[in-house]
Amino acid sequence: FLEGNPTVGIVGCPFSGGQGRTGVDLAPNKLISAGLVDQLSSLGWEVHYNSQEKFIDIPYNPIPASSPSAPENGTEINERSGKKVQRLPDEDIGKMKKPRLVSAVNREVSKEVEEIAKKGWLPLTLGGDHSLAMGTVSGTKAKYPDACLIWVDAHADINTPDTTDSGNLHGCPVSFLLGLEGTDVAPFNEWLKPCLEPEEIVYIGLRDVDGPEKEILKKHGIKAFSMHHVDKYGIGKVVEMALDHVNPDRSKPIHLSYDVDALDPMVAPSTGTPVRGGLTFREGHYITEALAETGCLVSVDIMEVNPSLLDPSSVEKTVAAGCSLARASLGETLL
Ligand code: B3U
Ligand code: MN
Ligand code: MN
Repeated sequence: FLEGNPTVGIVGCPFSGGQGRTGVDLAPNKLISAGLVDQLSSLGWEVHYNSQEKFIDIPYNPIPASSPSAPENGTEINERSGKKVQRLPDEDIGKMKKPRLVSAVNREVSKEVEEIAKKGWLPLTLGGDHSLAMGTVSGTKAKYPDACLIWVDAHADINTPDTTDSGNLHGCPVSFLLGLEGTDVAPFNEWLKPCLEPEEIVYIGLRDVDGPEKEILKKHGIKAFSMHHVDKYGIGKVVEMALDHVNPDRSKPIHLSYDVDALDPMVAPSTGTPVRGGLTFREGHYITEALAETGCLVSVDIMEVNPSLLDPSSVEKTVAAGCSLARASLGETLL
């Protein structure tokens, strides 16, 4: 599906507004500093890197306006960009936290991913938190309307604005992409149109799914392979079954959205919501290798690396895992 010489457009998204912990916004720079650009070049890809630091200047208050520590609304100099940023209040809408910020950032990400995909390149988006998949998947779908989605995660990220307990939008991107009941809300509905059918997505790695999310998965017949299935069938069979479900003839483009918390915390400890009993290093990489092997991968997200959590050796492990997942997705281990 890609055109010309294999080319990857890296979209670095320093964004943490879809959840409550800072630091996940440091991941793109860390992954790049770890040598990702050279690593992908040596696999024979032409690499373009575009850091989306401009998100930092999106004019919404990153601290909830209701918090006592929130700065006054008004103009301030952003520490990272050095630019003047107007801080507008971003009060909760219903249970959703930072809805305006999450929406505005994803709108930019969606445009960026669409543009890269329309050049015939493969967008590789480095999160940032997983709310960014609203942007990445909608951007991919704008170029490839029949693309299927493989979501690798400990979590289903399919809460709706009504079912979410935490209010964190990184737990909700899939419901917006599907256009589930309760997602036709401002400010998201100003740009994000439902672009995914329930039979176009498959999950691998689930082990921490909320009650209402289980109901949603059942109601819409969404295919999910949990860690229980990985144990039962082995990862080889699980990936085969996952592909048979969303891409039976291996003829459709594939978007891979990879949350590193799918990996076991021993493999990827520095992530915001680690859950025990995850994918081994090999299982996690097998998925990316098998998808690379199909020749159908057109877009990849590596999300939820948080370099500010735990000790330096945990951070190094997690960043190294993020880089090697990206390399394996781009064919490193194919012989
Ligand atoms: N389902 C919970 C927890 C969660 C989702 N995604 C992550 N955590 N990383 C929620 O907040 O919606
Ligand atoms: Mn996730
Ligand atoms: Mn997760």
